[in-house]
Amino acid sequence: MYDIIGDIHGHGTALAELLRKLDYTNQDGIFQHPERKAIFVGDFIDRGSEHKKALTICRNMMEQGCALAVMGNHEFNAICYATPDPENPGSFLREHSVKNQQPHQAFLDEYPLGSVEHKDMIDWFRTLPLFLDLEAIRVVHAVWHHPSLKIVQPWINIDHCLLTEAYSQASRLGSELYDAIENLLKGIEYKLPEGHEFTDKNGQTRHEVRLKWWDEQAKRLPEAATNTGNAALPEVELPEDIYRYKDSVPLFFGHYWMQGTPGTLSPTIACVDYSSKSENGKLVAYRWQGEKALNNDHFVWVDRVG
Ligand SMILES: [Mn+2]
Repeated sequence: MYDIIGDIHGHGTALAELLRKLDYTNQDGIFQHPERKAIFVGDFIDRGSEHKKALTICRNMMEQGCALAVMGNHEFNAICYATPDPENPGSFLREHSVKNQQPHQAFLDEYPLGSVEHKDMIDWFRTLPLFLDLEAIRVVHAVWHHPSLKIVQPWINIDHCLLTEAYSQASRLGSELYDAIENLLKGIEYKLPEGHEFTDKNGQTRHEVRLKWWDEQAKRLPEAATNTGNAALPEVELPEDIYRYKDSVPLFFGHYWMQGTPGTLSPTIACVDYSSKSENGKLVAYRWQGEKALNNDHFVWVDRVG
């Protein structure tokens, strides 16, 4: 059985606290449980100040078979930030601009760019699968998007890890692979009508909004958009063919900064990311016990401080 754990973002103390709350014990530096395994939904890094603590816990657990994980957009970005662009000598797959460097700085403070520890961690990020299909449950960082899963097939290995040679293609705006990785790791977005924009949590102007692909009732833009703060969005009807997850296999994901008391989104869909800064954030787990219909009582969490 599995405990699916949300976006950690460099908060090592909260992670240790949550694992203890889930009855894992720390034996010789490895958190373990006699009957259960943890699954991390990605976004291990950026924002917090305890990356070493968090990453050491996760890696040790995974190396000892006590945990599984998928890649988050922050790990994907970190790999691209560290990878020279073969087509543009002197540049990187993710540009070293202020906009890209700032949200990544907390990680770089603990793992300085170019250091042995940094290289080692980036190499480890490359071993994280894009998704986990465990038959009874599925796990992905943002969206279990069937068309994108098909597109990434030729670019992943048997463990569902993106091939080293795929990163260049995956970083090219406009490529099919780029869009597929965006969908799986960053979510499905909807382009706002001409003349509309909003300012996101990082102060950046956005022309696209993230969609609540799990909410079948949300048919108009203001109710179907998420993570837009208080932005006023135009009252437009969404196209009928917006992607929805309709499979009966329970799906777990992170990424979306849910707020309030943790709960399911549908009987088969649960988000475990409640790491929003605005209300200080929670580190959340879903304690799966084999059920096909997910249960609000199976959420466990700790309040994250700082
Ligand atoms: Mn994310």
